[in-house]
Amino acid sequence: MLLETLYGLLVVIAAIAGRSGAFTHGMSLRASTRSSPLPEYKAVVVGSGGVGKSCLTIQLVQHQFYEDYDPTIEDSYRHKTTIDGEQSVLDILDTAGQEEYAMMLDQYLSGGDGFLLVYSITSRKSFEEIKNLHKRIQNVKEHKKRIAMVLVGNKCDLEKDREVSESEGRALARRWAVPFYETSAKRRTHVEDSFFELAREVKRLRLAETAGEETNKLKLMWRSFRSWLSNKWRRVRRKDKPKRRTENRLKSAASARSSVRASSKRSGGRGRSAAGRSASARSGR
Ligand SMILES: Nc1nc2c(ncn2[C@@H]2O[C@H](COP(=O)(O)OP(=O)(O)O)[C@@H](O)[C@H]2O)c(=O)[nH]1
Ligand SMILES: [Mg+2]
Repeated sequence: MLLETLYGLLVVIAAIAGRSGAFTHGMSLRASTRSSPLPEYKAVVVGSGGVGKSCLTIQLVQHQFYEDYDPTIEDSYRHKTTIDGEQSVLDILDTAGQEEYAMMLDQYLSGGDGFLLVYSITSRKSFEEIKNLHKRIQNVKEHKKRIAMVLVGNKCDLEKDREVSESEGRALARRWAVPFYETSAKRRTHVEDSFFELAREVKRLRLAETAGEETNKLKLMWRSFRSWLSNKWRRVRRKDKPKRRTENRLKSAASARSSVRASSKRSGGRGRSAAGRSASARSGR
């Protein structure tokens, strides 16, 4: 019985220790990226044609800027980099011409861990379009409470052609509760910041999910431990009951015996005094 209780307690302690370990950096990432020794983030770059998706991606990966990049090229890049002092792999999908390939876009979106939502500050139309893409991502991700996204207003070097103010972009990002950057693929302004922040968002989400899973596991273990304990307790009480019943019976029998003895003592005392009285009467005293 004692050993079993100790075992149960050990199980709960182990679960708690496991939970706190899950919050440590390396462990959670190892858990989420079992196939690769490095943490990996699948980023999908979306936005209307011509906003600078390819230029942003190529600027990040190759430190180059193209004046005329083929708008139909769709490519993916594995970019090994250091984010917050940690070696990581950014797996970037630069989408293109998806208006015609609706089904394919949904497939790409469903495979992504995080999304860089790009519009151009020189195109109001692209700003409106990004709202539709945001809806689409939410649909594909089945309206999950949190989706890793970063809103990006590109071409901020073209101030003279600006159609979307910075405050509009910031307000939209606030509404969606996502980070926001104005970037320039041409000048490499905030390019790394946007992609790295997206990786951080994915990481934060993974950690939150792992923590949620661990808490659920812990809750489950605690519940089963509690029911196991109460069952044990019930069994112990049930075993105890007959013993207590005999004890009670013995006690009541003993008290009955002592009360009989007491009453006989009382009556005996009275008898003796009466006999004494009659004896003294006989002796003439
Ligand atoms: N001035 C300026 N032009 C840019 C910038 N980013 C992209 N472009 C230009 O915009 C055009 C479309 O860029 P691209 O990356 O192909 O757009 P995508 O269709 O979204 O992939 C190209 O001519 C780029 O040179 C930027 O930050 N500043
Ligand atoms: Mg492109």
